[in-house]
Amino acid sequence: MRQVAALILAVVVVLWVRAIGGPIASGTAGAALAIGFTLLGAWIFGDLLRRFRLPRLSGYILFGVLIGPSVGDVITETMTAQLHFVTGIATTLIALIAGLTLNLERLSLQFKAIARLTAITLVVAMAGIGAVMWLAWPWLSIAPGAGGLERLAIVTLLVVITISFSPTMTAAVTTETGARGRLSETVLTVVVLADLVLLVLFSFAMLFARVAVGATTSDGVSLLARFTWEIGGAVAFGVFVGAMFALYLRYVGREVALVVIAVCALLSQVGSTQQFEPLLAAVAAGLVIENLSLAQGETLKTAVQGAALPVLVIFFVAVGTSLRLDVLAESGIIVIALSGLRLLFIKLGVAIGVRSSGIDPTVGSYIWTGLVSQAGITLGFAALVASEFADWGPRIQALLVAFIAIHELLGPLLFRYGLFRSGDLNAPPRRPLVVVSNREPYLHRQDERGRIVAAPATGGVAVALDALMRERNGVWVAHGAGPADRAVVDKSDRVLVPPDSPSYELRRLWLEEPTFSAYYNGFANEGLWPLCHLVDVRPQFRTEDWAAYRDINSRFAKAVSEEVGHSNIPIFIQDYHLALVAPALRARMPHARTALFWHIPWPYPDRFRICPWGPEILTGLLANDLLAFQLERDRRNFLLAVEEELDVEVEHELSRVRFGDRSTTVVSVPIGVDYDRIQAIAAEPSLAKEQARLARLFNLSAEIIGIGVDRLDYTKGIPERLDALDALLTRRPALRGKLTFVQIGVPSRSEIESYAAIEAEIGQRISAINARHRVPGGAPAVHYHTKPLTITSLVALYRLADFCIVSSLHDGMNLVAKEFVSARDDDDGVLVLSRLAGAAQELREAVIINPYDVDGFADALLQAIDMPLDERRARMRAMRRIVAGRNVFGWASDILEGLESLWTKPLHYSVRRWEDMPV
Ligand code: GDG
Repeated sequence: MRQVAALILAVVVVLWVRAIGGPIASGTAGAALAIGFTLLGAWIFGDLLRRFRLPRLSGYILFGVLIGPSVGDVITETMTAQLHFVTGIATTLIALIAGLTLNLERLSLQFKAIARLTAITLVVAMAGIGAVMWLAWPWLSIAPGAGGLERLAIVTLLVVITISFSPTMTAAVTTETGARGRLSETVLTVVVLADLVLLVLFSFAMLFARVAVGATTSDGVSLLARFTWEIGGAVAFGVFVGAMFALYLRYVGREVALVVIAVCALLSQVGSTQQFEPLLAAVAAGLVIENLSLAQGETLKTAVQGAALPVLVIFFVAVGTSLRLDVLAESGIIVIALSGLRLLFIKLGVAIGVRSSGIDPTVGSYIWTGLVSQAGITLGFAALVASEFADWGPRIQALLVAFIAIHELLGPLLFRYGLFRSGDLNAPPRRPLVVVSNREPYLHRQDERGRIVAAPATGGVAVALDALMRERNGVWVAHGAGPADRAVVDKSDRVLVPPDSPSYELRRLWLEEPTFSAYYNGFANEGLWPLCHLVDVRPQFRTEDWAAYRDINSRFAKAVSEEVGHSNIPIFIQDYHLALVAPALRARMPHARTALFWHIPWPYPDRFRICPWGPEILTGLLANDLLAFQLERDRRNFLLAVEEELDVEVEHELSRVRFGDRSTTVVSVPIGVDYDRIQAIAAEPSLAKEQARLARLFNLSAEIIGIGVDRLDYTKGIPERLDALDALLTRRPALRGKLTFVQIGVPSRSEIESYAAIEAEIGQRISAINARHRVPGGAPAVHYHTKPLTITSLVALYRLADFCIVSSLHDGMNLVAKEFVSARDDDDGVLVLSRLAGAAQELREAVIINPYDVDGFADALLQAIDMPLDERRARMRAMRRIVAGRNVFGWASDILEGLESLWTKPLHYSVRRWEDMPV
């Protein structure tokens, strides 16, 4: 409504200005009015069409058709001319974007296949349409009397012009719709390659025609020189401008949006004055920028966002104003028949080409939709023919003008349909994210009354990924471990979760014994877990465990490929259980997009060398597009390991490992917690009740409460913390009976000997401490609770505590530390944190301890207990800022956006966001 009001206002102002100032013929005022009016009107038309699920850009074109011949000149005398002033820049801008889209490195694997497809499509389409034209010659009424060589020359010219494509329209459609993926990339490459070939063929066809009609006396050498100047000069000029722009981005990088426009203006102006092909020059410039200055993606992204949208809108309107529907009406049936035949032969050529080049048929079957549009190049060819061959040239031009009208209207619609069907458009994606993890987010079991209930997995990551999946409606592939899991799945082993508001699918995998144990307990938890944690537990590597690990990883990959199909949905793999999913997946789907997050530390090379299948694990991980670790240290250790074990090339500046014909980006992205959710739970009025309940349950009568929350794992340093508590109570006996330490220790992996041993050891130590420091009538020194708590109880407990101990001997991150901080919106409580936990890198305001130094640890506990309120507050506030600033959604989106940007370049993000931009 506001837009309509703005448009009416604009029209009134324009009419008023005209009334008082006379006709606005040209010049700045005229151009400004034309452009302003066009932007508003086109936007409204685009919006209108979008409501009917039609492309916005068709709305822009239709608006152009409307204002062109009929109402345009009410606004300014030469509306069309004003708009065309902008389209020169628009065409080069779009060509520049096309160049920026073509990442040679990413295309290198497919380049041969696409070139083959292009060649076959051209041959089939040209031969087909050529034969038809030859046979239907008398009805074409171009030069009915022409025979022999002359007829052959005219037909050759006509064929080249008729088949030519429009890189401008193709790039504009992908840009305007924000499409990205294999179809848009393949079509753009085909169109650019095909037009390069057609440019060459056209020049030869012109030469041939001149000779055939006896219209030239100039020698072949000078024609060839002109041709080389046009093509070679354009490319050289584009490369030069591109290199300059890349340098500018790298070393200056200011006001980039303006510079983008300036570069485009330069390319189009110099192009036309020097007789270069501006389009070719702009594509070359884009290619150079894309492939020379990768690191400046962000800057470019913002720049194109700022510069391109209005230019594109005006471009489409100008296209509309130049549509010659009147000519189309005159030549009618012949043009429509020829257009149908062109489409038929292109489709046939593409079908043969796809089959013989090995391009994925799901993408291949829509390539033809992107080869319908025609615009500038076709028109340019026709105009050249008309100006040189006065006898029949104008008739070719008239025919082609009508032809282009059809294809300008039809092309964007068809291509958008193809992009939609192939999954290149974001809306509405069916499965926008696939998460793969060993553990499932919900386990089904029967309650006491025999009803099936779903229990959510505990643990920060499962909860956070669940929240992410609720938003993205994807599919989560995991091991079905709940006792009633089979009872609720459909015949494809899927169940909709979460039970309260079903929004994504959980695909369950049934993993049978003894293979499951060999994979999970054996290779993952007895092998990789102790390998990656610097603790005195010897990693166990058994051949049969390795075989099971490989087998189960490839079963995960199979399930993932069944879920993903041929789409290019990103796949987010979790952790060390699934290091070999990516290679197995890639064998099935070479174009899969995968990121893996390694939640635990990565050891230094000497330790990693212990693993007998180290190179296989490394190779497996390098089959991912993106590999993310918690800390910089882990990332560095990984790079050292691959450099040592494999024949790789590490590009440190880009954080990329090249291995064989692929490359993997390796980053560190520390995980966070769901800060807002914990805040919300902390703010619930019922929390006080829960705290009272816990105080009763745990018999918490002591003045000072400490807590520890862990899976019972030997890496968490629980015996060491008990030793420190023991030392504390020995050193300051006055604390006996006044201090209780609550240890939540949920048993995990109990089938493994080292875990059973640590459980037993902890139980014994707690009994010993409680006996040693018992005070008659006083609170026990340690309260031990081994049952899992709900998240609400956990938050209540965090807020009950005066201090929280995290004393890991080695830990990837440790979420408990961050959860404790998130829960303390009272800014109170002291975090005692091991320097060997990843979290210590961020939470520097914690009281940092070394769990191996019992006395130092006890000192730190004293410091925590005696810490003045002011200091507690200051430290907690500082830590809360850090935890709030990097929550788990930031972590996930950093990884997923990282993955996306590897695929398409950040440029496309910005383009996609235009859809949501208010005018
Ligand atoms: C690995 C890495 C990295 C514990 N008891 C209960 C409960 N928990 C939740 C905690 C926390 C999670 O379990 C434990 O997370 P950690 O980070 O401490 O450790 P790991 O399980 O070893 O996880 C680790 C992590 O992956 C993430 O990348 O930080 O370094 O080893 O969220 O709250 N949750 C509930 N009841 C309990 O009784 N609800």
